[in-house]
Amino acid sequence: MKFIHTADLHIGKFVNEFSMLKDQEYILNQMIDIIEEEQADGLIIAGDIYDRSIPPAEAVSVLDNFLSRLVDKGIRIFMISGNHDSPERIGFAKSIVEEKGLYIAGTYDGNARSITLQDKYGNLNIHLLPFVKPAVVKYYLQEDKIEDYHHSVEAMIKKFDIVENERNILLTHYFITSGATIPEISDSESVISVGGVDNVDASVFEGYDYVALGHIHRPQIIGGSHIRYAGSPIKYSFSEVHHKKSVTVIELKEKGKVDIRTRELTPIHNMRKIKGNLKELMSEDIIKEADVNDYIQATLTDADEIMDPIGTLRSVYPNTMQVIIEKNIKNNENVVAFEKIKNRSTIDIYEEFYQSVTGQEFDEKRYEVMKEIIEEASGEEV
Ligand SMILES: [Mn+2]
Repeated sequence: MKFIHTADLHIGKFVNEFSMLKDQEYILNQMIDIIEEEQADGLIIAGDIYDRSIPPAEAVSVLDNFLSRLVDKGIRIFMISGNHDSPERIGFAKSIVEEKGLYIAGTYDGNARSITLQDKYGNLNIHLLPFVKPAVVKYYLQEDKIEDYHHSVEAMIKKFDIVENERNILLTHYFITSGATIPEISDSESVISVGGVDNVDASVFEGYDYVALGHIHRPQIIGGSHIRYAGSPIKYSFSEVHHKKSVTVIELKEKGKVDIRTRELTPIHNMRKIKGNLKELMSEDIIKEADVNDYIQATLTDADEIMDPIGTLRSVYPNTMQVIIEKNIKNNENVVAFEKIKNRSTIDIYEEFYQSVTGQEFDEKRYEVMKEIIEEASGEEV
């Protein structure tokens, strides 16, 4: 049986005030194409379906359209809520849609949600474990030792009663570590604590043939080649510019035989960083290097103040998201105490200030411009 694994769709997300909805729609269509090409039996979505607990109406209709198209093609869908989702809203009408082959675990009530499929190799059990806080698990399972995420996930997995000679898949959404190894994180996950109370050690996954993870946005394995973060389908921060986004293709044959590979996803607009002075970045050579419609983070190295850098950049790169002004600021040891400067002329002080901020010579031309400004402002000759 073949599955496509994705996670962290974050439908409705804004990145630097740009709506990602069109990009998300585009990538979801690409996913449908891959599912068809691969002739997959099912799609796994391991949490963070939406970006917020109350998603905007447009985001709901994008997901609705995506799921409906798959259901119409007879593709089974397995999904859980992540830390960004509202468990109740994700789980809405779940028992009705199950008849259509859409299996959702939103809320957790102490019962393990498990679906058993069959093919020529026998039973295949799919366990759905949504993101749940330890306090909720403790309440339902009435186990005192549940204080942290690790023990709460361990306790919830115990409820599944893994049948060892059958094939088992788990869907879940946590910060998984493996001993001292931690996953590589980005700026878009809102991981609150690293290396502390939020982590779950991969040792809890014993008995599973594949663990479909969500939460971390870079595709990667942790604690074994069969324990895998699918990663977000598109880049959600500039820390992800070098990520290769993908979906995972998992094929399970007889017990113990699992083939895992990835299919790369290509966004409408890539994310990219450029750096230089404004003139360089607006030059023909740099412009033709890549798609001007990419989402751009521009670092400007100009020494002088620039009027409306973002507007200028957007005249060529319409999707400029961020502009960082990188001044060659020298250290503070040159800052002069007030006593030392009180008897000096304004232009002298400005010269020193200019040099200490930019590290450059205050040349004749600049001197003339500044002289004029000071004279006009003070009404006195410099
Ligand atoms: Mn996420």
